[in-house]
Amino acid sequence: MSVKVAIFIGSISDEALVTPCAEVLRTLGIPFRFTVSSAHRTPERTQALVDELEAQGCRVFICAAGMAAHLAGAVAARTCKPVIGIPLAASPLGGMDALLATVQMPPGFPVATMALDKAGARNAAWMAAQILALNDPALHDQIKNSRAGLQADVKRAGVDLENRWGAQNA
Ligand code: RP5
Repeated sequence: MSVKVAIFIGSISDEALVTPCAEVLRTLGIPFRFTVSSAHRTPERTQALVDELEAQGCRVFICAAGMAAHLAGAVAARTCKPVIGIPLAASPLGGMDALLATVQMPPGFPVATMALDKAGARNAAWMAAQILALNDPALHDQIKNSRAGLQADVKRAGVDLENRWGAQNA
């Protein structure tokens, strides 16, 4: 099946933080390509990858980077497909540098910016899935079913907590 989602990381040192994104996409059965390209160190590679993936039918780009995180913006400059950014905490500034660099795009070139690190990585995959589900009823149902599972987990945890705290909780 052709690649529907691309995940770019700015450095191989980002892999562990972004792996949850790939895992969610894999669970949902969405074909993706997970690769490394840097907006600063390999700008030509980044542009060529965007062009190549777009030509192959890729519909959503997910970009994760730390420090002066220009990757999502650089990809957004190259494609009109939705770009989702994941800022990473990779410097002594704790990710505030990457967050601001990713979210503060000039009008006309948006990057849908997620939370930092692994939580943002997971939601990037869910957001990409929701975008693809606009034209895919089966995927839409799959997302709904996954949410039902998460909701059941919360309810179970609530019952368990109440049972463990018993009367003191009344
Ligand atoms: C960013 O700089 C990368 O996305 C990474 O988070 C950070 C550090 O990169 P390395 O020096 O570890 O390759 O461009």
